[in-house]
Amino acid sequence: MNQRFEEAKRIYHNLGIDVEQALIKLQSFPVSMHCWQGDDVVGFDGAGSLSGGIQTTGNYPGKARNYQELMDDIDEVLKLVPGTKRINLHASYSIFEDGEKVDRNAIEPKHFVKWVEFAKERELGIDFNPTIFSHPKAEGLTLSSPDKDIRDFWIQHCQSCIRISEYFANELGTPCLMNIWIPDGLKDIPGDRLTPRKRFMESLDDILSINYDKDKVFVCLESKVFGIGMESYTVGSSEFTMNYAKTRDILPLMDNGHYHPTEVVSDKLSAMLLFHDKVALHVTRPVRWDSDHVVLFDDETKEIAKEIVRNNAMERVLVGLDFFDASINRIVAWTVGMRNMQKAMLYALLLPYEILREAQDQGDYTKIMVINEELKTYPFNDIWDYYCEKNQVPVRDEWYQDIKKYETEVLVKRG
Ligand code: RNT
Ligand code: ZN
Repeated sequence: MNQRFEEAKRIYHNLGIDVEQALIKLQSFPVSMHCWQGDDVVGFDGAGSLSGGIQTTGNYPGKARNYQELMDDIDEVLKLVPGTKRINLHASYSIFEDGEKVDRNAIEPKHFVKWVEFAKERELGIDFNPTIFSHPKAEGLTLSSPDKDIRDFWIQHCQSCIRISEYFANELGTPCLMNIWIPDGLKDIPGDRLTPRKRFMESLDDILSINYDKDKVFVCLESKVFGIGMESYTVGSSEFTMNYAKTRDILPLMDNGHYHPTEVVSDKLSAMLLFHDKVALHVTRPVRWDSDHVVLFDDETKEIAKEIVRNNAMERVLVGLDFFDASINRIVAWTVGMRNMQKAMLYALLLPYEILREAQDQGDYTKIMVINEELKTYPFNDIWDYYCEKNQVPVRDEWYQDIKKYETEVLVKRG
């Protein structure tokens, strides 16, 4: 392995790429792992079925049914993925003791103590999300609802979530990214597009009016283009969220499943970085629609990673994953997505940006194409394998055996 690594290093060095430096940079780049891949976005707070225009399909055996199982499953993934990891929780993953049950507007840090213990033991940061779906009060509009009681309920929920996020940050010594996404929208052509957006704006202003430490809680707002049953109108559209985030000094969040099929987040990132100190991402894989397939080592994932690296934005772009596939082994889904995000970052760290930039400025587009194409078959895998080994995680597909074993010993027994 070392010999292959040394040889690969030499080949990259010929292009002026410092491989060791790339590995150091990758090592500390955090990727936030979404807890909701483990149980098909169900959560622990009694939600019946998934609502909000998002959908899991499939019925692969072994989904986590409670927090112990979910934590066990997360552990299984963590030991198979190299690099720095965080976990991303939804408010619906609150843990209640002894039959206690509080509604979402009244959740408190104490309902997340077990998650903090989990994170501390594994030296993970936690990111957080209000859960504004799969709830009786989310059957229609939520933060943009014409019903003040409903709006207030979700405002309180989001404020509770800010407090919980601050608790995470304090306990773990790393800021918590708190992402607000609402499913609000309409199936058919609206009678009024403006008023729900205005109410959403006012609700958000209310949420943000509480006191919290902005250095500890990074509130962000996720846009969307449509959802199932909300095909014609989305309250929190791209323009809404971008303008809101900019004027209120919070972060925008771009989910690469939330744009029209020929739009790409990789192209948007540089524009956003010119105007925002930090930008959050949900990396996913939309297949024909916002289908939330597992992240692959595909062109767009690589292109997103390239934009993060070449714009010197590894500390400004906060990457989280967002997919949920219930048709395959869920732990494999997680592992593949997490490893691929790390892999894409490594790939991006091994490209000769100075040469590409110079070629572009000189109008030498031929050279750009040649470099981009040739780099695709450079001995990247030897560096990736070395990185995995160094991180003491399985090399190549060795990890699949671990999960198959876990499947037989644990998952299939869940019934
Ligand atoms: C939905 C959004 C949102 C959710 C998660 C569960 O389209 O992408 O981020 O997927 O919050
Ligand atoms: Zn998302």
